Amino acid sequence: MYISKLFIPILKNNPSEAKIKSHQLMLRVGMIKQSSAGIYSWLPLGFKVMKKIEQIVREEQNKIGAQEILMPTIQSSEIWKESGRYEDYGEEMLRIKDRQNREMLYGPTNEELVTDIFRSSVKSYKTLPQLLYHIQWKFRDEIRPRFGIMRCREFFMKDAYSFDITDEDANFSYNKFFLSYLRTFKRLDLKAIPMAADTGPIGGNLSHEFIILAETGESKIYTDKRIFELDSDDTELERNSLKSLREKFDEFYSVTDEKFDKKEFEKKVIEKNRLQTKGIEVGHIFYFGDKYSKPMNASVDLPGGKKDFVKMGSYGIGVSRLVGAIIEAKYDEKNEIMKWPISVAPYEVSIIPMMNKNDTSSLDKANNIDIELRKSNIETIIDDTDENLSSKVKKMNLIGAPYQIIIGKQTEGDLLEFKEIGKEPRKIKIAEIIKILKEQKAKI
Ligand code: P5A
Repeated sequence: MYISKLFIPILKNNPSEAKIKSHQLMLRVGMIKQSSAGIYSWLPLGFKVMKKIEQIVREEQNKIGAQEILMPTIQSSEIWKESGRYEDYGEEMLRIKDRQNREMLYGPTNEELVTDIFRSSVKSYKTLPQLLYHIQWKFRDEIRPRFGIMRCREFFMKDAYSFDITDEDANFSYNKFFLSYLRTFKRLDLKAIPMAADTGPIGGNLSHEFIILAETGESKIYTDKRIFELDSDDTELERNSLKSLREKFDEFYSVTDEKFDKKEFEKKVIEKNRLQTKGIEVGHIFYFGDKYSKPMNASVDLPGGKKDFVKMGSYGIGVSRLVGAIIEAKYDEKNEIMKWPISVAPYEVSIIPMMNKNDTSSLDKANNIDIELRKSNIETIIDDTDENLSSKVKKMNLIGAPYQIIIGKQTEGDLLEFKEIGKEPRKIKIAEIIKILKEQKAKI
């Protein structure tokens, strides 16, 4: 694709209203545009990245056996009155009246709606467990929306819900999501750490937030540094293996500030392993037993003829927030270089020809390279403008395709100037470039 034909409204300088680097970059390269306080339109570049993140999240949900559904954004107040949360939720809930004067709301989360779906069709323990998820817009009338799409009012969330009959089974479901979250964030090239957290308006007594470290994050965290070395590598989707994985992580002190206890921290973590810093919450999982199923009467028949309320959990990932979180983790603000992980990059290779008046040979070469790369399903962007080479490179450094091919004076015959963004260029043939990219993509 020629950059001149794309809708990428780039700004010359950093916008002054943006206080953190992800917000700056997103406005600077036209990924989003604010439409009103805390509400954004997603422009092509931002939307492309968000859709790729969404797809990775979806694949990892499917891998643990969760089934995708789609619930509406507008909900009836009735079910929230049944659960008792209609009043409790407070001013964060956007309440609406329809033309029949019925009380409706823009969903901030979906525990009630999914419980209503479940109770209307599942009657027997035989169909359990059920893991359902959807990826849908949410609205929370945050008192202080800030940092662009990091804390906004309308945001895109993956929310999943589990239904089981015993606490033990419900724990198994919880652990499946625990694993799928570790795998999801790894594919996004993020190190997200699970931390014991408060449950807030969702409720329950077991909860982990998944947090990535960032100075600009809004969550204060206290951890044992050694937790960063853990991985989910060979965990199988099986009860004991998942239990061990949870235990392996839970063994290390790792909490957000609501759960922080100075004495406990100092007792459990020796000084050199203590880490007290800030982070961004990219996911949050909850177990709350029958908090919703009981008041909403969602029960199933048990083997002996008795009935019981199902045990539920809910599991959220901030899909739109992740776009900002990845930028916070990967953007070198000082040198103005963004390198998207290849798994979510809006383009994989930028082709930057040096243009000379009346001489189209560089652009012709760029077009030929583009054809070759696209044959191998590599996503490209060509800078076909008349700008000089250095301003083109600067622009592409902000757009952040992880690889660049520069066609300039240095280009001789078959050898192309190829570089991984931020690193030294090397001269290699197109076939080798394709090989490198295929290898990188295969790792996703
Ligand atoms: C879990 C799924 C829930 O809502 N109910 C369904 C539970 N959890 S949560 O922690 O409140 O939100 C889940 C994730 O959504 C992102 N998020 C936000 N992103 C942008 N702007 C906001 N205002 C916002 N609020 C929540 C976070 O990533 C959070 O972990």
